[in-house]
Amino acid sequence: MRIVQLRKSRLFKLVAAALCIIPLIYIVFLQSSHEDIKFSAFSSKKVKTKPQLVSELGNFDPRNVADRTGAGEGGRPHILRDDQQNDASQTLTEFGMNMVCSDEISLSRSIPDTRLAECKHWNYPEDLPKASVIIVFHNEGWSTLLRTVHSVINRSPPQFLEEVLLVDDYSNKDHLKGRLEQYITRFDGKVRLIRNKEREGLIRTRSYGAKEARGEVILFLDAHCEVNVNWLPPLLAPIYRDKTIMTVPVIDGIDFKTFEYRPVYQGGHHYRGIFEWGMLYKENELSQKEAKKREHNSEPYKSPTHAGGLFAMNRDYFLSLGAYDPGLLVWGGENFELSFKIWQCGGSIEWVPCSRVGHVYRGFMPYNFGKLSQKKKGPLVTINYKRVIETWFDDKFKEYFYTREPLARFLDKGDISEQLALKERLGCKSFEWFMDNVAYDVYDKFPALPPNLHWGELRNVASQNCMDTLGHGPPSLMGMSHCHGFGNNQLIRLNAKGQLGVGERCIEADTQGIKLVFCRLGTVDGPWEYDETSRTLFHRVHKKCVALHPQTSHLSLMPCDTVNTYQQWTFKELQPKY
Ligand code: UD2
Ligand code: MN
Repeated sequence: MRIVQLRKSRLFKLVAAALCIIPLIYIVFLQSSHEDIKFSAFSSKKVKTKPQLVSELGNFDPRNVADRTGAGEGGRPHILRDDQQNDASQTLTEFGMNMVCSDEISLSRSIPDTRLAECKHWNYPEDLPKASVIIVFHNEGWSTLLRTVHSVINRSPPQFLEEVLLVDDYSNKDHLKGRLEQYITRFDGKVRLIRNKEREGLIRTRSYGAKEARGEVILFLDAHCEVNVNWLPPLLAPIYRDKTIMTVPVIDGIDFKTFEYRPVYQGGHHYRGIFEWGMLYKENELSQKEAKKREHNSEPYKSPTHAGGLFAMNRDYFLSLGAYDPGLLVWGGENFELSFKIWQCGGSIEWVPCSRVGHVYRGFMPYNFGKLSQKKKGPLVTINYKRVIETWFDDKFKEYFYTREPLARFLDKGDISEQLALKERLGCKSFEWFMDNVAYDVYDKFPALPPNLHWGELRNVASQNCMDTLGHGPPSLMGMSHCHGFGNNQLIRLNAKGQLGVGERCIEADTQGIKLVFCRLGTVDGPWEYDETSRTLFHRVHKKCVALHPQTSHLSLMPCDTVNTYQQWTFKELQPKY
């Protein structure tokens, strides 16, 4: 009897235990499978402390910062002597920045704390994940690269810095060879250097860096940055809360000639990363609606995209998204690819006002795209954009891109089947969802584009020359030159609402003549009408026609004279020979 009873109660306990465990197993299974697929926010297993605003100095804010004097200290501009100018301009051509100036500034110089005052008073969790700071570089200057490294070492709590991982994208400058290996030994293994065996471009090099990194979080920086006071904990805290958040510091400017460090954004204003329909990166002021979602003005806020260079992510999450599309080459568009992928597939992007990082914006790009560009026919960056939009846009939005960039239709985007399969596998949402819920403010500045009625070169019947921006920026007078197929300076579009565009700019008229101007933000309308019979280009407001002056080649509005061939124009679509 007793044995039976015992057995019964044991059985009961077993059944009861099983009943408890099965749902538990199920929940754990659900969670882990979810984690594998989507890294959903509920993957966190323990309750985690949130950052807290306190009245005293925040827990990771530096207690006493020593005053320093010397060239460029305090982020002040460093002005060279006259006899150094020759060398300086030589380095400007070679590196896109004044290396003579940079070389005279300490690698550990001080810079102004550009954060909002409130940022000094945040306490962050003590058990944040560790980061690998990944710096990819190709033929960068010595002191700018190492100032980036020193600033990271100097201004990061060591317990959160797994390593600084330098990834050399096949540089061929002497100073980046053995001397660099030798130099980093002083960091006792905290700084690691790996090298590509051939030129891969920054996009693939970053994916390689992410694979090689040892930290739980990967954090990318360009090779000419200076991180600011207590920059790291605020970037890690949101990722600690939710592994599917990408965090982005606010970028300050470092002058490429004087190395002056200064904020790009004016006092307390917040911006979000957006884009125009030709896929140029843009920014928009944070709306009240978004700003109010936070309790404090220095807290992170959501952003549709980011400039590309500086950001942090959970490493496994980055890799689970397939890293960057390996079909993207060298430079450009990867910021959109990753942003769209994150948002559409269940993650999010936050800009973090309390994390500031200075970046040297160069005057121009000092390197070429090497052999990689020869593999492709046509402009490489536009091919990248095409890959990205063909993968992530819905048809309606693809049309906006091709309207703004008509030649992109003729480019070979390569094979995107892997990207489409990933999108399918991750169950990603549509671009329409992204536009409605995340990037809705893009329309404020860049409304949906009406189709082009005409596009191509705009040739004058009398002179047989073409209208041309002559490479000038806005505002400037439009000129005329020999028709040369398709340089972008001659590719003119007239849309169904009367706007004449060249690239991201517009063509308008005033008393001085026909001008290249900044398009009025938030509108796609214009005053122009093209009449295919008379071949005149008519201005609806001034009620005049575009005329070419026979002698001076000056362009202006004149009373319409439909038989005058100097007022006759033809649009000619040309198929580029890629
Ligand atoms: C911006 C981004 C940059 C990248 C790029 C678009 C910021 C501040 N910068 O251009 O990070 O997203 O847009 O792709 O947001 N590099 C290589 N291999 C190459 C070319 C460059 O390793 O073939 C390195 C280069 O040394 C630098 C980094 O990649 O460390 C970014 O290049 P950049 O500084 O010329 O790009 P930038 O700032 O004009
Ligand atoms: Mn850069």
